Amino acid sequence: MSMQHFEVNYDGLVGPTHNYAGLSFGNVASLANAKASSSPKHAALQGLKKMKALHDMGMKQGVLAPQERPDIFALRRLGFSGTDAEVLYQAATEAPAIFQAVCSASSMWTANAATVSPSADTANGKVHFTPANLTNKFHRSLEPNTSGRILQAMFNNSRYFEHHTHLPDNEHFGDEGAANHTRLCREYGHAGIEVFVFGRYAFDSSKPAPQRFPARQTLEASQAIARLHGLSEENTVYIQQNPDVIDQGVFHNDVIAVGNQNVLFYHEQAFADAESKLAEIQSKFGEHPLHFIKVATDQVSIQDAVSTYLFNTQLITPPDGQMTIIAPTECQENDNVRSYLEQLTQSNDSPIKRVEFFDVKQSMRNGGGPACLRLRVALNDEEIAGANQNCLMSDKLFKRLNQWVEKHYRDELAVDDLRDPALLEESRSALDELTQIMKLGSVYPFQQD
Ligand code: SUG
Repeated sequence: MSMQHFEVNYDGLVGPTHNYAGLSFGNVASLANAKASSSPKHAALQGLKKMKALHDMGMKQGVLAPQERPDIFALRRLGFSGTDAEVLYQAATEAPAIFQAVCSASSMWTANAATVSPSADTANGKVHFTPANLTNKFHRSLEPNTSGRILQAMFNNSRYFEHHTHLPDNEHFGDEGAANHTRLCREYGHAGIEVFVFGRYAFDSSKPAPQRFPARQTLEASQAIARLHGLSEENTVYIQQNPDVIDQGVFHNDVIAVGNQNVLFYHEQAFADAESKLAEIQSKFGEHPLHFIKVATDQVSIQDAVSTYLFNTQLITPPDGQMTIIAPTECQENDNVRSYLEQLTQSNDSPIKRVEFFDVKQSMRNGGGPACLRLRVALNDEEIAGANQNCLMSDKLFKRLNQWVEKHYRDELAVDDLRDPALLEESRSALDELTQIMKLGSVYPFQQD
């Protein structure tokens, strides 16, 4: 029997402390919604609904567990001491900004969990994973160790999977994972072109860079990932993100471009040196047709792209082969973007045939759209069989996780509620139960004492 290949989307399950703390300078939505009250329960249910809908469309869908927050271990490392409740109290009182950072549920945006290279692209024929170090934001820099442990528990078979340590924790190697990485291919099982988009050159300050907002990803980080994963020169392309759009709130490439199979959907201002870089992709891709869908500024402005997340959409290929765009409802509510999408999906020569809208507003308010919420892992059927089956969406798992959310999550959470020691206990008992549901073992620091 011939091998089948799939793209599996592993969506982040929103954690019990989901809140709006305004932690991400350069991310317009995060700053605009700072201190608004949130609903962890709705956020988690919205995410589960999207996962279930893709599963029902015939896609392979996975679930990635959230992290333990508040991160008491980070607070202890920073000198707070005593019982867990004392650590919480001291930090919340004496260092509220640090305290809010260690409470963030930001691991929900699993596009930033890691960079993944499928076996068809790598020198040793294994699927490679490198957790992102996320050094640019303190609250996100707390994620890589646990992300690595969770990924190892999900892809726990050295015959198929190879796991690397995250890059050195330093701005020179700032790495934001799959948010700045896309893969173009004929079919998921064919060797593809891995496109790495970076914001700046770490070791050459004479090169262009954004002036106002940070560039979170460096060229040198992207190159290190390609080396670790055993990618070849012929199947790798590095493109600098246009520094001007970073300065307008495009903090990751996945806010301005998305690829799937032989389609790259992007805004004309997305890349520096776009023409020669797209030509390089084309020549490395070979003879097979490749669609570059360029959206012009007079069709959709950068501001509309940032506020609607038109490019933070998922481009997926369901089993009927009709490429579909999974968009946030913000795209439907903006007249201009909605009509652009209608025109795109109705045009005869567009490879994108359908659009489906999803309400992920709880996540959008922190600058996380449908594409931020998922980590793509292209796998063949043997690799799927070798992965943890309890992390794959099914009717049963959907029901179980909905019950789990209903049981453990709060309806509403204000920033001041984060210091409640009961929230720490609720969060830990929720995660303890989750590791049993998803058979992850003891991946959390509180389980290792
Ligand atoms: O890293 N927001 C996340 C959003 C990540 C979106 N991911 C991708 N584009 N792939 C970030 O900026 C905000 C948290 C707060 O403000 O409370 C935050 O971390």
